Amino acid sequence: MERTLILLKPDAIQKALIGEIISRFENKGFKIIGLKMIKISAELSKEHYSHLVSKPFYADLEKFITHHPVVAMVLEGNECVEVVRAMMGPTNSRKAAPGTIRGDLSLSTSRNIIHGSDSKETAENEIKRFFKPEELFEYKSCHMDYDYAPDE
Ligand code: IDP
Ligand code: MG
Repeated sequence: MERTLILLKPDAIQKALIGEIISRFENKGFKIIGLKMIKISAELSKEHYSHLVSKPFYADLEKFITHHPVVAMVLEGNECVEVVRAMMGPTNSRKAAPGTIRGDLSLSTSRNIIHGSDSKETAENEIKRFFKPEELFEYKSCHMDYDYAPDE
């Protein structure tokens, strides 16, 4: 079953939106198999945002993401990488459609509430970056009967 890494960024926590966002994923039918609050080091930020370290906004991004706690989460579910990205909306929250997490909860590009892995390959690497194997849990969820419906 496909997995993806989610980070609820410091702005989500400061705006008391953790429950709101987790509820969206639970209601959609995703299974939470890992969940913790952490502080990201500068080293981990540079690794996680390696595609952005040369950008002019990187210094601000690193300060923002390392100076405050974030909630890290692994979700499991059918095509969850793509479905979560659709639920998030695009990077610029002002361009994100109403109904998406960024579209409903932010007006910002830099403070855009949430990170979600952008491909299955990225997700595998990001999950290993943030979670030890023993921090991920297998259990039967009440959504499972629907996950494995015959039309899938
Ligand atoms: P994504 O989070 O939608 O996958 P990425 O391009 O991977 O977008 O960028 C990672 C994060 O870096 C964004 O979510 C945002 O917080 C920040 N960021 C990206 N582009 C900009 C920008 O043009 N200005 C300010 N911050 C940006
Ligand atoms: Mg990205």
